[in-house]
Amino acid sequence: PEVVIATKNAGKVKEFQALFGERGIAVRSLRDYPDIPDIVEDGETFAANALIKARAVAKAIGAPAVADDSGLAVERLNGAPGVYSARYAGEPADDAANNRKLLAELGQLGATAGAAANPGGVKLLSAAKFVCAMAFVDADGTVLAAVEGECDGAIAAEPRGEHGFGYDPLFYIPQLGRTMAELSMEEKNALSHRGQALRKLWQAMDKQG
Ligand code: ITT
Repeated sequence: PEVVIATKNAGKVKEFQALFGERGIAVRSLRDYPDIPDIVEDGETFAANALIKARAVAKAIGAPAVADDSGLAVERLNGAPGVYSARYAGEPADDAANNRKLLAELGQLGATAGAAANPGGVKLLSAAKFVCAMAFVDADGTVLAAVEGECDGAIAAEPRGEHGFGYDPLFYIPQLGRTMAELSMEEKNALSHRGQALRKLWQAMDKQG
């Protein structure tokens, strides 16, 4: 069995391969369908964008598809970059530039109250959460399941770790005393917004039989 994920993001693809691999399901992505034109993600929410991507790809391939729209919501930035996470620092999408911009925006706000109040002694700039909306749609665009997963954490003042992608080096998880980029993929998938959303998706699908 195999599943098609409506994503070009190599980091997401790797995580999905590990997660679906546990169920013996092979993962294909837009990297396997280079002829599908770019999809305009103009929704105002993660859920709307996940649906846009899943429907566009399901229609193009004539088969069911899963999409993941995700991003970072930073408390002291009133939820930014949110649905604009991928292109926070402009076009083309650039993870390193996005991380620099995030630190610059938070740096302008000055010191955080309670920033020292964490066991690792890491300087934290704001509470934050990762959000992942996932949609699974049929070839005709019918929604088979739509779910969301979240992961709470904080933004560290300095990047740490080499794993993962995107904002992972700045996303600190106080309970673990590590950033997301310091976790193995297995550890990340066990607690990430994406892992949680996918487990909810599986639950919804299993219920439907
Ligand atoms: P697709 O639309 O092709 O899936 P994308 O990278 O543009 O790829 P999104 O529109 O969902 O995907 O943007 C998500 C951005 O949010 C992504 O580029 C990362 O910067 C960030 N992000 C999402 N999940 C993340 C994670 O697990 N770790 C770190 N950053 C993440």
